Amino acid sequence: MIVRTLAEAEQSPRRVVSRNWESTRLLLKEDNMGFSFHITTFYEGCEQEMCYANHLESVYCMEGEGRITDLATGETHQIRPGTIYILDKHDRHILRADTAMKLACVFNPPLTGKEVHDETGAYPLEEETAL
Ligand code: 9YT
Repeated sequence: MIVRTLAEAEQSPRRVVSRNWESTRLLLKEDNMGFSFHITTFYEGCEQEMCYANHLESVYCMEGEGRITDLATGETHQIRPGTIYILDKHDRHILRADTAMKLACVFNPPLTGKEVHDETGAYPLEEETAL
C-alpha cells in the first residue's frame, strides 16, 4: 500500500511548474500502477494547445471554470466543477482557463515525471525522450 499527501508531494520533485500550469504527480510510472495521477492547476487566463499522441488522459474538474475546444470538430465545451473530459482518441484540443482550474488527471501509460510538452503539445514516451 502507498499512502501520501498532496501537501508532502508538493514539497518534492513530483511538483512541476510550467508557464501556464503546475502539476503535482501523486502517482508515477515508478509506482507500478499502470497509470499516473496528477493534481494540476491551470492558471487563470491561460490557453494551452495539447495533443497527447502517446497517452490516453481523463481530466476531472474540481475547482474553477474554463472551456475545451476539440480541434477535430471545432466544438467547445464548458468545463466546471463536476465535469470530466476524456481524451479517448488522443484528441487535439485547446484548454482555456477562465478562472484558475484545479484538475485531477489520469494518464495511461503513466508519466515518468520528466515530461514537458513538446512542440506538438504531446509528451514523448520514455523510450523517445533524450535525457
Ligand atoms: C489538463 C492536462 O492536460 N493536464 C496534464 C497533466 C499535467 N500537465 C502534468 O502533470 O503534466
